[in-house]
Amino acid sequence: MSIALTTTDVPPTVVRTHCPYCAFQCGTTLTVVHDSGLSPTIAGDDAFPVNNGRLCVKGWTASELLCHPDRLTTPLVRGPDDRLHPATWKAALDRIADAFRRARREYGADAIGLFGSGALTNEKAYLLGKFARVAVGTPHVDYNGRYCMSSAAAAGNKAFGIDRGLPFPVQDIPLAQVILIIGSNPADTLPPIAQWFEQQKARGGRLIVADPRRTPTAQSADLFLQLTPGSDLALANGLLFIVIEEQLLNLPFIRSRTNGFDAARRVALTYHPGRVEQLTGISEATLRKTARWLATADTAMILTGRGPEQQSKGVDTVLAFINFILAIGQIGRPGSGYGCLTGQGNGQGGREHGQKADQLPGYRLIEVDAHREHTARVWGVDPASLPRKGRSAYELLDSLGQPGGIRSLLVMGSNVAVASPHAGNILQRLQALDFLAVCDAFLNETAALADVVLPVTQWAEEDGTLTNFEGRVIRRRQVQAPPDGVRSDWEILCALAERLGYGDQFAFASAEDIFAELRVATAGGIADYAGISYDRIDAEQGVFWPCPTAEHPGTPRLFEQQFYHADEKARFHAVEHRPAGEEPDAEYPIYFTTGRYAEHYNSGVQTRKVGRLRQAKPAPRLQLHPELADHIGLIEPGYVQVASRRGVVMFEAEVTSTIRPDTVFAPFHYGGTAAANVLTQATLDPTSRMPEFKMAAVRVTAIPPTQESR
Ligand SMILES: Nc1nc2c(c(=O)[nH]1)N[C@H]1C(S)=C(S)[C@@H](COP(=O)(O)OP(=O)(O)OC[C@H]3O[C@@H](n4cnc5c(=O)[nH]c(N)nc54)[C@H](O)[C@@H]3O)O[C@H]1N2
Ligand SMILES: Nc1nc2c(c(=O)[nH]1)N[C@H]1C(S)=C(S)[C@@H](COP(=O)(O)OP(=O)(O)OC[C@H]3O[C@@H](n4cnc5c(=O)[nH]c(N)nc54)[C@H](O)[C@@H]3O)O[C@H]1N2
Ligand code: SF4
Ligand SMILES: [Mo]
Repeated sequence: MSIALTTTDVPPTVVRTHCPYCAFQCGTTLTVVHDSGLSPTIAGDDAFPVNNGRLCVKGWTASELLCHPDRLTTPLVRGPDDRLHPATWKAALDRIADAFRRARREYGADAIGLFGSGALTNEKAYLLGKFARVAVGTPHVDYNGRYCMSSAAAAGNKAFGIDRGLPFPVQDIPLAQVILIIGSNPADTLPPIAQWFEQQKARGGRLIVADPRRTPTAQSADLFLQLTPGSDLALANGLLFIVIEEQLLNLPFIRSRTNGFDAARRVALTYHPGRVEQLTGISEATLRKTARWLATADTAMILTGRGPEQQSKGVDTVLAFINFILAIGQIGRPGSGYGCLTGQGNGQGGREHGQKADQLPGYRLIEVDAHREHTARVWGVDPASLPRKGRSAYELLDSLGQPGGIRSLLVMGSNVAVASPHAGNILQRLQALDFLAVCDAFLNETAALADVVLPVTQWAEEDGTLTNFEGRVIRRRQVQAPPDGVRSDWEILCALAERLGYGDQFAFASAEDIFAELRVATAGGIADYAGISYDRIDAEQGVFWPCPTAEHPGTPRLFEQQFYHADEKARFHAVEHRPAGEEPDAEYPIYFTTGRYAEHYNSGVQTRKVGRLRQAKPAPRLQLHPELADHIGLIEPGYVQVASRRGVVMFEAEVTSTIRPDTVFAPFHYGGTAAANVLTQATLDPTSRMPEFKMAAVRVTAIPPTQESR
């Protein structure tokens, strides 16, 4: 029997790449059956040593988005009828360049804003920062990482002189005898990390979790601290009080490797257990047990997530936990240390290469003359032409359409209308713009407001690098060609730069070409990528920065020999507990906090389109304690109305004894009238400018059944 030879007989191609979503950046293998018209099939990559073949439900279903019917494949331009219409690339790009030129002419370059993302590859993030400073000449470029990692990043820089989420590889987790996780729920937000905690437990290790909710992560803990929202800083100072009082300090470590202990000690001594119990709701016995377990173990780790960080005192809160771990000397050895569990796919690299308002590539600072000179030399421009530091993410958005604010905005990789605090205000600000352009693969809630929408390639259609939560630089590899009509973000930036008269500085032919310039731009900086190449990443399963030369092995573990301040020592900081920007009162008596479902990713643009994920979690539900449900007269199953000073949202109720009776919780993955951010408030941390996503005051009322079924 003869079989006709068709193109489908070309053997399937298997490509190793990484998941598009979170900072765990699980290794995946994608199998493409040529000319089948089907999405590639996805599997965990057994050979990638971080996830070892495991994926979460979002990763398993990620390839559904590649051929999704909602995918944008042509530029859209708003017409005189106020609707978006298909347009050519030339018309769409011309429209953006014209709008930018007009804003510059009428208001100056400062009236143009750029908003980037921790979802962008290092190459795109680098190019967006360069585009802002060179082609547009505006200081106002910032990104959604400001909403994500900025408090932990600022604290790391202050305490250690460097900011790398985990200063050690994930393989160190099993080596810790005791781990304290504060306000992170990795069982839902980094599920394959469970294998490392399981190993830790199997070796006899203990886990302590602090969260206002008994999350799936907390359920596997040996000790659970169900603290009052916003009281983490008091908890940390209270732990320091106990180890001082019980003489559990590591004085040789404090003397030889740190500065500033006396001032931190003085402040901590006012946090006696009685006071801390009142602020946190954690009993003295539990506080003492926590402090003793951590201080007397051979190895111990403290890991923070967005719970303590997304507060208007997020930086001081992280500093307080770093004070504690320095004081007990549990840092700089395998199995010990402080780490922040990073969020977005390139949350780490995204904050190192200059899309942040105060930064230049390689974690250089835009306000430091020597750093400006180095970067200007690489870019072939006059250092004096580089703008200074610009507005932070929320402040940038809050200035849209205001006198002296941004008139023309380009958004690349963020759904700011859903993800920003006090979303009602941001919606109004977006509507007050003269011009909005959005680059995205989907028409998200922000893009729907835009004057121009540009369709971009997705993860499996592009090359580039990302830096995972361990500081390991990895490769995103092209699996298949993009659909006709879409372009990469970097190609868009180059095309716009050319129209603005800066084609020479943006003459790149590939992502690898951009990476070559990024290496030079970061050389000698704190986040030094000079020795990293695509070939090395392929050969070595990723390379940890800093990696200054091609011969340098990379740096999996920081702090063994030195911290990164000039004197190589770590710094204590004297930090005080303070109230949140908004605390519950008689009118709004309940704490409102927000976070994530295992099935959805961030503003939900991508995961709400995947059938299995949408069916699992079709809408947000409000978690509330049975006691509160009783108090408001809720009859189950039922709906509740949640009101804050900024807005009202109706949720289906999820009554659960896993949450504190004074606190309610909702996920922020949904837009429109179901957006949790309608309720949140935007008090900013004074240092990191992180908004207070984790603390607002609300009133909860039950909706009578008749009204709900209307
Ligand atoms: N499934 C899923 N995974 C994700 C993401 C996603 O959207 N979905 N997003 C990725 C990104 S960008 C990020 S940043 C990470 C976030 O990862 P996590 O930090 O784990 O996520 P969150 O759910 O935002 O917050 C963690 C916990 O903080 C608690 N919390 C609230 N208020 C407080 C408080 O005052 N103190 C303390 N101690 N805890 C508090 C919440 O109850 C919640 O359980 O996840 C990444 N992974
Ligand atoms: N209430 C509350 N709000 C929060 C948080 C919270 O805990 N509570 N968490 C905050 C945190 S930690 C984060 S990280 C933010 C995240 O929230 P957002 O900034 O909205 O991020 P995403 O929803 O991940 O992605 C937004 C868009 O980027 C697009 N995208 C993905 N990859 C690319 C790419 O390579 N190029 C382009 N052009 N587009 C791309 C997606 O299609 C999607 O439309 O939300 C913040 N908002
Ligand atoms: S844990 Fe993160 S990187 Fe891994 S499959 Fe899930 S979303 Fe993707
Ligand atoms: Mo995030």
